[in-house]
Amino acid sequence: MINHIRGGHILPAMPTEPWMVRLANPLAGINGDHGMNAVRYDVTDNVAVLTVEYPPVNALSAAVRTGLGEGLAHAKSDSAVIAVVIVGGGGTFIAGADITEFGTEKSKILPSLPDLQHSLETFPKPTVAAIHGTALGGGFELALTCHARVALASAKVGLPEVNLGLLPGAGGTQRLPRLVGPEVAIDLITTGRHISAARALELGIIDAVVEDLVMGAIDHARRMATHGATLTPVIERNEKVEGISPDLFTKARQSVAKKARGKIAPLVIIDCIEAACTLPPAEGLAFEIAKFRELYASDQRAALMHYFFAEREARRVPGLAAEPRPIGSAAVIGAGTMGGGIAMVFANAGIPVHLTDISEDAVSRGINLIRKNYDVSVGRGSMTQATADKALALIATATDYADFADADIVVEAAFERMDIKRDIFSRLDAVMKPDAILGTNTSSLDIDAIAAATNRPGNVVGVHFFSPANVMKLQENIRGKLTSEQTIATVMALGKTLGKNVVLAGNCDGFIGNRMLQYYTGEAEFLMEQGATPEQIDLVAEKFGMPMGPISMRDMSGLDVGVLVREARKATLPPGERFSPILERLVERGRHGMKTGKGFYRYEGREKHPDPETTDIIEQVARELGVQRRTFTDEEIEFRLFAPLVNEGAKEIEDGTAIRASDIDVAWVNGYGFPAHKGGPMYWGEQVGLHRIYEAALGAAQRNGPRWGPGKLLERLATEGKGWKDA
Ligand code: 3H9
Repeated sequence: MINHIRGGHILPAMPTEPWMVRLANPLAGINGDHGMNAVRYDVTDNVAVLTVEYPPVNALSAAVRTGLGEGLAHAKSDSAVIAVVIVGGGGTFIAGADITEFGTEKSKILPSLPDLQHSLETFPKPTVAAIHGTALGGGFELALTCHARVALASAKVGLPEVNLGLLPGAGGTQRLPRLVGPEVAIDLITTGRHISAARALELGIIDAVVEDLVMGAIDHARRMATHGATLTPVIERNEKVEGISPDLFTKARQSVAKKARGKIAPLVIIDCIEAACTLPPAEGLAFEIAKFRELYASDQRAALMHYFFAEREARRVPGLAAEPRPIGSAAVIGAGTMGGGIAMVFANAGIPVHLTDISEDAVSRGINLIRKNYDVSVGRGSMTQATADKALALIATATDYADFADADIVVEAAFERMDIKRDIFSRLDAVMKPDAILGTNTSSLDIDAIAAATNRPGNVVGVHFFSPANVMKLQENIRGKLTSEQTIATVMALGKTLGKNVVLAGNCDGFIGNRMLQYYTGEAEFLMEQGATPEQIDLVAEKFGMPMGPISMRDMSGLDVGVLVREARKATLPPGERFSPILERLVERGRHGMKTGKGFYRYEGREKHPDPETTDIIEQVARELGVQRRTFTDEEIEFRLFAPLVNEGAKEIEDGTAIRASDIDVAWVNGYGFPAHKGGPMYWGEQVGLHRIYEAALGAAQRNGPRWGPGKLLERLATEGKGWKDA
């Protein structure tokens, strides 16, 4: 009798029988941190089944490696055992090396992952990896050293190490190309994307898709044993890596470098895959491990690993005990680009959603735009027609709020004006079921003032998506003064369901992200007054890793919009503060940005060109203000652009707008494209030195006005030589 894993769930636990052995945990008592045994050993039909039981993701910790090592030794010496199956307990196969053990003593405990892989590749009996959930990184690399792989149809495999600034260092760059050829391997390993079992089967990465994971794997293993299958390890299969033209790698490097935006790992991965095609296996493996070590020592790896944990930490709200309410249906008010995108986000997550606007015309324009967006995704191959059709079928239109009165959540994405929002919220309050959550997608307005238009301020919350909402990964939730714990718990959990990275922000002008953004774009304008050109500023930001420089970003979002937002802010500016008037001057000349063919730049289609008229306007402003113009180095511009972000972020921690510095990193990486390989602005600030950020803020306050100055928290950390963890 045995536990069967179907669809990711373990069916009833089995009774203990004499042939079942719980493998000793060698670390229990030594490390004292893992009381349970990490690998279970069962035998069914003469096949040893090694079940990894190391929640949450069965990472290859020292305990798991030791358990697998013992299990393999046991299976090898037991003459009654004819084959071995390795499977993950709980919802998944093995998600990779245990990254919480990286750099610790535990990572040195033997057997190492390569030791285990050597045992598997030289194992005298067939070995089969039985995959459900995800087989990632080192977990997938372990599976690649089994003699065969079977998977449930819902399983996924991938080598996502690149997202941690690493490469698959347990043979992934040497074995995967031997199964799929270098071109596919480059695509999979440099992007780190996961592929479905169906695709993996098509590519020859797995050998069979089964319905009953453990029994299917046992059958497969038994057949291999009884038919005397040849047990050729993947590393010895050379057909797909022979006779490859060097051109393939030259072209791959060019194309990957363009997308990498300064990341080093993707290019090193290509070097390793080329080594798989040019060196004998043992040398290729040695090359890979040497490159893995180099990447491991890099700043980018440290930054990306900080970012990995930051994303997960941001979901946790200290002291929040309430249980989230289930969200089974939704409605979106406003069928423009933003509202339509938000409706797609719900539909893509399988949640039925109503989309509404002020007129039938507006709704039908919205739904047409959504259809077009799905067509583009299908055309690009990022979505199948069936998935797009299924999502579209979940989007219903409405012109009357009563049509969706029983929805669990409404997200308002109407025009950014307080009177409009308050009117919508009071009407929603009148019709929506009592426990419905009323969310607003406002990017800067006061959540409390919106909530005050209802009789249920506890259910009102900011749910801020970034445009295009169906693409950008950030969901910035904003708690008002009266927002209930349960409402917060619900929108935080909703983020995960929607596939977003969430942060929780306090209620203030611009919340976490946009509040900081004004200092980044503001400093770019002051730099232009002082002599830096728009092109130089944009190039520096892009070289830093931003998807677009701050000047081009302004042109894209519309200079007239920037002027409007600024008008509202000017009203609250304390004396001694100013904005650069460059934006207003450009708008006065009809330069509204890309949409009018000219803003800071002149446009031919989407292609931008420097424009002497812009230079004249900037120089004129500088003359009027008596600003001395000079040239700037790229380093100066970089520091001047990004240091004010860190300063404002520190103030957000100080006044409670952000729970922790790393939440700000998550917001900026996902909402504004700050390069994850620099860890986020707060991590970057700590690396360059908080004392330097502090001094830069003092200088900015003198140049630009007091609100650019440092807060008490930054002052304390900088003067005491401390970091964000001491905040
Ligand atoms: C590697 O393998 C190197 C080798 O090539 C070479 C070695 C020589 N280790 O994301 P979730 C934790 S590098 C330790 O919220 P989901 C995570 O921190 C590794 N812990 O769940 C979280 O903890 P907490 C290559 C890990 O269902 C909890 O698990 N592999 C690891 O949304 C749940 O995670 C990867 O890069 C790990 N490897 O997604 C895979 N992974 O609850 C990275 C996760 O305390 N992981 N945790 O916050 C993932 O992509 C997702 O976590 C996964 C689950 C898809 C597995």
